[in-house]
Amino acid sequence: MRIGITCYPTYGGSGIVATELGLELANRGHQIHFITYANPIRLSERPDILYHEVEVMNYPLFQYPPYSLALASRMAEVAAAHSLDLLHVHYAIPHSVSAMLARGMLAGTRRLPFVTTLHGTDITLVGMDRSYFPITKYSIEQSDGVTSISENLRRQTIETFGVTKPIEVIHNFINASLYSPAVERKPGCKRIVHVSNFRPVKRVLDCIRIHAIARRSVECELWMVGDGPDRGAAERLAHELGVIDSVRFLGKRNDIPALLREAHVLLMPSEMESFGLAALEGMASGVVPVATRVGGVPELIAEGVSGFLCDVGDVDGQAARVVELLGDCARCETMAAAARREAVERFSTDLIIPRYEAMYRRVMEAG
Ligand code: GMT
Repeated sequence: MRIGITCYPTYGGSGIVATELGLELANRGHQIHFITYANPIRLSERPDILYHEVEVMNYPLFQYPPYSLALASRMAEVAAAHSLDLLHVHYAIPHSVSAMLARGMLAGTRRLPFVTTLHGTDITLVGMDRSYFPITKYSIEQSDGVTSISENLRRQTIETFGVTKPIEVIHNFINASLYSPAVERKPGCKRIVHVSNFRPVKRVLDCIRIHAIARRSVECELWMVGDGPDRGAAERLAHELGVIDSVRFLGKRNDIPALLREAHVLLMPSEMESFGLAALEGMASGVVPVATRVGGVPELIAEGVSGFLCDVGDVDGQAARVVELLGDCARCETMAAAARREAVERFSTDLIIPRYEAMYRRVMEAG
């Protein structure tokens, strides 16, 4: 199949999922075209994957440059030039609206169905805002196929938008060869890791508080991986709580699989998480997640078996779980093995990618 993929290429989990999906589809022989404003993160140099940049012309009249229109034009152009079979857009706003326009623009000459994948705040936050609600609902209904990354997000979409369009749940996935546990863990310091884009929804300050409490009982260090709006506040808090010497702010990194292999516990204290890709990456790497019981996270983590689930903001509870794991090597190893097993048996690429392929075939045949 010839597939055009659009996502937010440089920021967040939806872009990572879209990029990994493109790579996996290319491995399976499909022709992949990324249509985005920048070359997607994690897209290695692959001559078989084409990247089409969306350029947005600015003009003094435009207080807001109309990116959605430039994207729609580029989608139609690329689809015609490369005979695309379909478009797959990640994160509804504004990508599904642009895809809808591109489909309309080509209607006289060729069929161009599109699939929309809902990822999270496109539904739970941004799409709910009055300014975007009607167009988000409309573009979901107009999509030829709709997928959501968790059952929880599917339910929320139906409840919030009242859409009747069928939504298929296709969970986030993991390349289990890339994300794999350390063959043998180095003895020594116990390590906690957090990976995110440091937005308020991730509650990165909780990570610092949890670490500070845990350190009263067990020797450990915390690696904070990523960057974003709350990094400065997190660094200040680490100073204030007197733990800065045991916290390393590593910034944005491309070697996440290698970093995860060095860790024992992964913190994901998010306010909201429609799935929690970071926790899945940790689990596949044999790192036990201590996370919050929100959104789609319980679809991923089995409480007390492959990780722990706590209430949002309960830093004492999360610190107690961290101490439980770091203070009992055997327990930690047993749960790490269970986490890896769950990740491989339920979320590996071999299981998930064919479900996207089946969805593509369905929307292509529906015409
Ligand atoms: O919804 C968002 O905040 C954006 C999105 C992103 O690009 O970071 O994150 C969501 O998509 C990920 C990949 O599907 C999920 O694993 C995350 O749980 C989800 N984030 C939230 O729901 C906050």
